[in-house]
Amino acid sequence: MLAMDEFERTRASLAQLLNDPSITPAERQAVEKELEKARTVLEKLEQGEVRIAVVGIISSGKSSLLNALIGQSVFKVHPKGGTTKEVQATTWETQTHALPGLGNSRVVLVDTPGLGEVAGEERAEKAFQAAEEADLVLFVVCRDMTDEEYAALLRLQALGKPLMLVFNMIDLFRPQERRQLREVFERRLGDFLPPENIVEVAADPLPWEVLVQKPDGTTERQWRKRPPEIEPLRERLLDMLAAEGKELLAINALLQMQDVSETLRRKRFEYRRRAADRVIWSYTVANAAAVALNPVPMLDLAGDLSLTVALLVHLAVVFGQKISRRRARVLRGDIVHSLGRTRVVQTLLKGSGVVLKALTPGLGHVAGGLVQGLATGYSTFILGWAAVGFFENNGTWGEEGIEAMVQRAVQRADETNLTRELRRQLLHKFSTRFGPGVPEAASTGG
Ligand SMILES: Nc1nc2c(ncn2[C@@H]2O[C@H](COP(=O)(O)OP(=O)(O)OP(=O)(O)O)[C@@H](O)[C@H]2O)c(=O)[nH]1
Ligand SMILES: [Mg+2]
Repeated sequence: MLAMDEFERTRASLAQLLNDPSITPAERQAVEKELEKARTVLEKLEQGEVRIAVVGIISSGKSSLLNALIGQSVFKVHPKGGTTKEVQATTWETQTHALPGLGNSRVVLVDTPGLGEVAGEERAEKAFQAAEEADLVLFVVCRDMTDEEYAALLRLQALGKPLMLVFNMIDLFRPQERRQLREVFERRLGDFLPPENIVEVAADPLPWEVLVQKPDGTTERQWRKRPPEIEPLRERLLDMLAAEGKELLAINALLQMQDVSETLRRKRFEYRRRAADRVIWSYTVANAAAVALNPVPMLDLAGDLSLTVALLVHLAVVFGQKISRRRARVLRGDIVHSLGRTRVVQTLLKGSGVVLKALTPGLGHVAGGLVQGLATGYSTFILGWAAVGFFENNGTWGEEGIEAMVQRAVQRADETNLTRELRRQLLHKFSTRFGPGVPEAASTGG
């Protein structure tokens, strides 16, 4: 079981998640839904709202059970199955439910549509959804479980939150049958339900037939309504709330937070990748075009120094990190050096040179610039994506190391057909500059 201060710790992590300064305003918009959910979870935690949901097969007496707990007919009850069609909630009002240390706490009882209705999958999902939001789940059965009920119970158990089995309608069983059934439940569920979490009740027992003596001495048979037998459940619930109320809240908040932060992490990852993609592509084209149009002896494969350093600084911003120009320059050097060792650019230079010269007869000078531009663009692209790996690893090369990151960037270039797209863009820029002299054919071919 969780320590008492788990509640405080959960609250602190939720607050931290919501105020994470590394989430940029633009990212905040992209993950607004997740943040909203985290806010709701935090609010619920701070208000000390405990939600108890009943789930079970249709007509097992879920609505009756809640009415019996409340002592009033709040939820609609009917012998015919499928009575509860929507998730409904009501506050369980009694002083005794206040959680120790949480003055304003309240307990909310949640009724759900029954499982196992013909064509009722959608309603069943609503019930599971309500269980996901609840802090404690009561699974209601009224006889031995069918396979379907057992499967549903396992699914609820997998949620990882406290669970109780409520054996309802015990008035319909003889004492011995009742004992046998209880043994069956304990045997089947013993692995994940402690015996005290299996309770027996009669939420809405059948009336008694009694013999009434009339004033004239004769007797008459009459039906008498019987009060519900709900004490075992009420007691267990109040015990749990008193002893573990705050823990119940913390467990559920933690579970929900896990979901939220996981989605948040994934969405943020995707968002940053998309942003990085745009940034890298624009620098790739700019750098390639500058070199292609003005081929000069270069410092190295990656072309313009200040442009590529700017790319790295720009990428650091995308990943919510800060990097000095000096550091960016070192990083650039490391990546270009590593890329040089792979010799892919040299191969690319050779191959493209031949292809371009063949396709653009008489335009050798242009082709030379193109080839150099192509290689520069290619290197810029690798530089950018290798740096993405670096920033995603919080500014380290991680366990895989720089070579692996560069290799992955090379792979990305191949997979996205980078050289073909780049050549198309460069030829387009050339044709606008030199007129229609460069044949379209040059833009095709690998
Ligand atoms: N004999 C007996 N009947 C009960 C008991 N509890 C509920 N019932 C009856 O079972 C029938 C169904 O009860 P509901 O409370 O509507 O059952 P539910 O699980 O909410 O049903 P759905 O909302 O349709 O899924 C009603 O006729 C109730 O009177 C009980 O403890 N003993
Ligand atoms: Mg109902």
